[in-house]
Amino acid sequence: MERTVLYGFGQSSASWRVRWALAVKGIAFELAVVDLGKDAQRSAEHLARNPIGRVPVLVIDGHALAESVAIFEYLEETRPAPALYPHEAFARARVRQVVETVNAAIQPFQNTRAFERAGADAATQKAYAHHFNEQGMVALEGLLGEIAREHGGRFAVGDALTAADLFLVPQVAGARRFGVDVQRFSRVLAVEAAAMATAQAADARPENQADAPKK
Ligand SMILES: N[C@@H](CCC(=O)N[C@@H](CS)C(=O)NCC(=O)O)C(=O)O
Repeated sequence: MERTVLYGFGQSSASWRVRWALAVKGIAFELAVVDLGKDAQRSAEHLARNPIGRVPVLVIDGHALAESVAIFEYLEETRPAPALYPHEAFARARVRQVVETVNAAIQPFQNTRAFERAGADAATQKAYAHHFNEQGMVALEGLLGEIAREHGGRFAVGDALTAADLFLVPQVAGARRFGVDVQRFSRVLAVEAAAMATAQAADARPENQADAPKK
């Protein structure tokens, strides 16, 4: 059988999403660290895997696939159980709405490339990321409330863990990292707690990765 290798970085929120999805689906994988602290994502070797120079990249079934949304959907289509997307069309669309709010409207503004354009000093960069995280958490709090009224349940969408939870939780950690006071987002926190209480959640956390900064 072909090896499954996750090229990622412990502190990367997009890598966290994929580590967690692989664990939920019970897919064994090897981890190859691409050290963002050393700019390894811009090496020729990594650019050959992903031309945009970012992590994660998953080597699976003989292919190198980047972009966590594409990875999640490929995993779901090729290894459907346990499912990370609901069957019902509108619930599935809601999962994708949460996923894209994180993936397209929040996370892009906290990566190294965005910081380079935002300004040279660390305080400017943090304020920039804070802005998008705060605005994003306000939006997610409203969206999760609306979804709870439609679907009930303790997770982001209904009563089963979905891709929405796996995208949400790393972003809440990102919001905290950039100084957002998340205490006022009660629905976000309740969903985070429910998702973190599930079986594979702890192992996927950045703190539990081999490349985590030593305390
Ligand atoms: N939309 C991409 C986001 C990938 C991304 O931004 N990865 C970050 C780490 S979380 C990265 O590699 N940053 C390096 C850089 O900006 O140079 C995905 O979901 O995979």
